[in-house]
Amino acid sequence: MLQDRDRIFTNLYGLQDIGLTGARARGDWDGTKAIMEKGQDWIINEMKESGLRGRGGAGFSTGMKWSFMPKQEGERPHYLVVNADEGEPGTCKDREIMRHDPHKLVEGCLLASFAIRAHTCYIYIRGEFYREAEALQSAIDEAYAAGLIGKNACGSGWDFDLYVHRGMGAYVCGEETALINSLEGKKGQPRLKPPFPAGVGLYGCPTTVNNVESIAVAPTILRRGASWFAGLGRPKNSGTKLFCISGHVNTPCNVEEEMGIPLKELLEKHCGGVRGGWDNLLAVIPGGSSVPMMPKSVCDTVLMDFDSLREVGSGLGTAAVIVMDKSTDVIQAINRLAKFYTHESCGQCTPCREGTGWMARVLDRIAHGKAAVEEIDMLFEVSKQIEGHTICALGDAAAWPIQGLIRHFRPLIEARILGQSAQAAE
Ligand code: L3W
Ligand code: SF4
Repeated sequence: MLQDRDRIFTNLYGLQDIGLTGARARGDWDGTKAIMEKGQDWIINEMKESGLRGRGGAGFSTGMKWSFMPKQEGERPHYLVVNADEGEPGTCKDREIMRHDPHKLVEGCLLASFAIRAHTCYIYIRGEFYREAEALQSAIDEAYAAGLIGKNACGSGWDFDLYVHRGMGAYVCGEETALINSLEGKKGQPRLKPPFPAGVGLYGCPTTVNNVESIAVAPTILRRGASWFAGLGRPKNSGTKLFCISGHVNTPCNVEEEMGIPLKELLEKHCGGVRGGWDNLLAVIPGGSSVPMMPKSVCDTVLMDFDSLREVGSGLGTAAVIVMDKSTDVIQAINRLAKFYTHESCGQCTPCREGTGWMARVLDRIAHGKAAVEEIDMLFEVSKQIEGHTICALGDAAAWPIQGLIRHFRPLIEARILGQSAQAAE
């Protein structure tokens, strides 16, 4: 359980001043120049030692990612791009950082850019986040006016410019290479990897793309030290994490907690528990709509971190916890997600373009009891043909929720097709 003294986001709910004065009172921009004076290698090493894993969904080591950037500034400029295109269903944590604690992100942009030897950073923000873009721009303006960014940022001798770029509402632009294409003014379609952005990124230059939360926690890690962060959570799953909890709990919320907190404790401590009590729980999607759901039997004991959730066949993803009680038509819920992925497919690879629509149509017939029982296996097989056979992770993201549904709720699906009641299926 996270102690107040270890909390990073102390203004998550916007109860205090979000401007520079309030941010400074909370410790932001304290000793930034001194951190930069320790040098790029020290910063990257400290981030590696902290064990911070990317908070956007994939959980890749942040320090490692920064270390992939060339060690010298060559002919090609380096760029930092912050992924603020928060579009994963159920996810609303980066929104709160930008709304209520924007200076944490602005300071993080300076330190991360310095570490990877970038003089320019772009924050690519979801188009619908209008108020958040305003709050961010206002924090950037304050930071420029105070000499914290711009020429000779914080008196460090490093010149640094920061821009906010607003997206236009495509979910797939949250994928890092689609985001880069969109930033370049091209169609927001993912690129094949490799090459990874660290080699060939924005305008063909070395680029690091990080999630908002990953960048916003960096200054606190560098101030308090890698061992402090690594001492929180569990081995290889260190630190604190923002969880976004929605659905059938008594009080849905965003909350910062220690990695590895038991799911049951997370829901009971912060959300007033499951509506109707723990025994009324049906299933939970623990990491945004792209990871498989878990039935109650798994939820009883699972810990909320990357490796624990992977071990039970799901994932931490963005840590958007979607809770479904026994009143949920779980087939319809996944059917709704299948339609979402069909709509958001960019269409450039055949398994995703054709397969997402195909899966959604079959699932829709199943949800309405108009399919054959044999189609359940066929649906599973098709989802396996999509998984791992596409350019970006959207194909996997469309396949996994359906696989989770079939794996855990097959009797319910069969009962729906055969026209039996849900009770008969249990
Ligand atoms: C250099 C190598 N760089 C990996 C970098 C790579 C990327 C990061 C992770 O998908 C997941 C997806 C969604 N040399 C490298 C290397 N990198 N190997 O490390 O890469 P990867 O491919 O594992 O993940 P990804 O393509 O970034 C992200 C899932 O997150 N997701 C999130 C969705 C939505 C949001 C949102 O709304 N905020 O994030 C939820 O589950 O499905 O599986 O930077 O370049 N050898
Ligand atoms: Fe586009 Fe889907 Fe292929 Fe991703 S998997 S590149 S969204 S068609």
